[in-house]
Amino acid sequence: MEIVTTHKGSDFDALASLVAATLIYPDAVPVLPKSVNANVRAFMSIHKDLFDMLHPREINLEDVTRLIVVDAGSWSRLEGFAPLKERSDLSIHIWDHHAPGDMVADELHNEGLGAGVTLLVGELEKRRTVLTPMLATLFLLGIYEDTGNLSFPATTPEDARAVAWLLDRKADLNVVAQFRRQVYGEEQKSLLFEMMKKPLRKKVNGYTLSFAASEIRGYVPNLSVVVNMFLDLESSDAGFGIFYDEEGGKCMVIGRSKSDSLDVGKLMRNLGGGGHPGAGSAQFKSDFYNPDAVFEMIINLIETEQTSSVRLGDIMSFPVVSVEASTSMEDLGILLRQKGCTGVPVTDNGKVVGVISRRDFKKLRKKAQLKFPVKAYMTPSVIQIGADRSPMEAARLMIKHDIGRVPVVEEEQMIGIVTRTDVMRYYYDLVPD
Ligand SMILES: [Mn+2]
Repeated sequence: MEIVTTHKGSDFDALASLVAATLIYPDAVPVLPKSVNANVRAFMSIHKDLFDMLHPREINLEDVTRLIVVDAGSWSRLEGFAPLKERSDLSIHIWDHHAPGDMVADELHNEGLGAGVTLLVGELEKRRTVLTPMLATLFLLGIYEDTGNLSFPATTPEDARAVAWLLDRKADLNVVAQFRRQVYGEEQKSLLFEMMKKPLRKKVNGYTLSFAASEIRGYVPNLSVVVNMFLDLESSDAGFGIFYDEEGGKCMVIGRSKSDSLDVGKLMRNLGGGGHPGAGSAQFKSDFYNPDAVFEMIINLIETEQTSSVRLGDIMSFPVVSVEASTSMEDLGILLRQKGCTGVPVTDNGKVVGVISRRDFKKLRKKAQLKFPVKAYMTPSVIQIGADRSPMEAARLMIKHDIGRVPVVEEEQMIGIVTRTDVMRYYYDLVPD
């Protein structure tokens, strides 16, 4: 008897991989763990009749000759198959996208793809398997879940290609949207209500912040969704929820930020947690519950600017090649040739007053005009940006004015220049922290 199974706490990628594997191994019996996530449970409650799934307990392990494992590669991730670990005559096939686990396979398909089901979809495409729209939809759900709709950094071109192939096979995006919906149930709703009763609002370093504390009992899923809603309702720059579980002796803070320059991931790392610029969390081990103290810590970190992400001052180029407004066009020509630039900012006592480029030489009619000052031919411009602004703000300015370089100023003096390349390099992480 051939069995195909997947990891406990099955998500859509696991379920999709399991179903896809039954098309590759038509004789295999699909075994779905009892523990599946809430979205998968909702999906299965509607599509149950379409899949003949067994639970691990319904399997007589002695009959198993081949174990096909999808979206997993470790014995500990499986439910109910541990006794098979000792069997030496067992054939094991693995289709996975995680780092290899402790299972030893006689046939291993493992690629670092964004979703596990992408690997199986690729195989189905190779075999020219005919898919029903329903199956295409389930496989698409799997890819979207593991890649955050193709937005997570782990997403590969193969994942995107598989999505295109599935859309061609009439995967239904309305169904996908239904089941990808964040689980927001009664528990989350009453928690949000609780938070909205007494939020604390504060302005710190130009940011508007909202805080709320709430007591929880045991594990509450999707707390980050609650904090997200809280922030939406408060329309502040950042929102923080403090959740205290007295029985569990746990206290957790979850933060969300809408501001480019307020990095909550960095803030939470300062509190011993983690996250990314838009969302982060930290957990306190002690039985200490003093929301005010946690608020104070967060406010203090923001006040002392330990949360600011990279500023233009950190990524700009300097010193800047520039000319004084009184410089002659002749000297400018020599400078441009020497430095190999096409254009430079023009300053008057350190203040940016315009830009001048090679093209402006076309405005000259007579040779004598080479003695004229740059001021007469420059494009007057006051587009500049403060050194304390974020790379995102510089990018917006460049797009708005269709320019590739913006002078960076501090106290009205030009201290550097930020170019499109500087901003791109920052976004693609080529600059160390
Ligand atoms: Mn997966």
